[in-house]
Amino acid sequence: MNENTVEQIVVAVVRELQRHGVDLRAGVSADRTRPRQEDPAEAPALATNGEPPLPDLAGEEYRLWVGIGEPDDGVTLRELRASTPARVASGRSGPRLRTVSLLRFSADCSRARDTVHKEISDAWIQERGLFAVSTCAADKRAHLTRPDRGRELSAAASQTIRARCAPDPDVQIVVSDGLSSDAIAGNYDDIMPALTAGFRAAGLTLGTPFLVRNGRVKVQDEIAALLGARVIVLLIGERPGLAQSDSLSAYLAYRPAPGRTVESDRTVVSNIHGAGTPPVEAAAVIVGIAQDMIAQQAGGIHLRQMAK
Ligand code: B12
Repeated sequence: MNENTVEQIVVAVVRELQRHGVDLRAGVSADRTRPRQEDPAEAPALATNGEPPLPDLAGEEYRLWVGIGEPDDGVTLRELRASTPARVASGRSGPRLRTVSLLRFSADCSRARDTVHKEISDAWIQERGLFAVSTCAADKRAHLTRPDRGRELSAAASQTIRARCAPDPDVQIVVSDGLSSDAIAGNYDDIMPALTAGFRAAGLTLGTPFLVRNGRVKVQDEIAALLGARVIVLLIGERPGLAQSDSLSAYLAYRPAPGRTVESDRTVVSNIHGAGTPPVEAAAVIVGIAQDMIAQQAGGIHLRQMAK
């Protein structure tokens, strides 16, 4: 389901509810009101082509929405609600979900699915001075059904990388949509400058960064071997969930090579996003790990064992 379809469904459902006198902004029907302070105040509006504006069900206000009409302890309930992305304190309507809960669930589900299928635009790539290559998974369908293809560079990609990238860097940074293009679009601008500055301050040479479409983690082995990089940092979109669909991971490996490197040779810094590990903080951790990898000439579990 794409964003337009979701929006159309939301518009239709909200209109129907309003026709029946349901106050959706308050999250309850008009004859079963609850305290105003629990309402999602100032909910942001969606563009609706001249129609009355609708609240954004995926927004912060609805994330913090408390759907229990008359709680004994509203303060504690709101604190609980704000402390977790889990769907707690959403109340019920008889044995059923509240309408807001159901619509929010659909919106989150759609966002998670969309980010897997969405392409990072050429304009976005050019604006950041990157270039794009593809794995042997030529499209999103192949990427999802044939993970093995997402682990191999296409012949054209190998040629382009060889032609356009500086060889033998200390650190090669590569970006890939993986399973979430929003993870890249949402975090790149924060993490990349911090990474670049961190590696430069550490006195390490940086390769030419680029983007791999339809990538899987293991594609980093072929790229590092192709360029003779000592450490490779792959920034890749994580599998999305209902609570988070723009979470980024950095997978690092020391001189990896296809067929030789196994998962335990890699180190991962995961859950990089505004509400998780902040990108700038993650960048500092990544630079530290890369320095350790170069000093110890090892990665993954071997690096951890050396640190003990
Ligand atoms: C899917 C997943 C798995 C799947 C991977 C199967 C597959 N082929 O996709 C399975 C169930 C096998 C798995 C196992 C493990 N996982 Co896992 N996994 C995830 C998850 C939910 C999504 C990863 C993702 O989207 N990757 C991006 C896509 C594009 O990558 P991919 O190429 O399709 O798949 C590769 C990666 O997923 C990678 N991978 C998956 N988990 C791990 C863990 C480590 C330490 C490493 C180096 C690589 C790795 O292996 C896949 C094959 O190359 C993340 C959660 C998250 N927030 O990222 C946890 C996560 C990455 N896993 C984690 C852990 C701890 C593990 C295990 C060590 C658990 C265990 N004790 O056995 C094992 C190690 C597996 C390994 N490859 O060595 C932790 C890592 C924590 C950390 N910072 O070190 C995470 C962050 C979950 C968590 N919050 O605790 N995992």
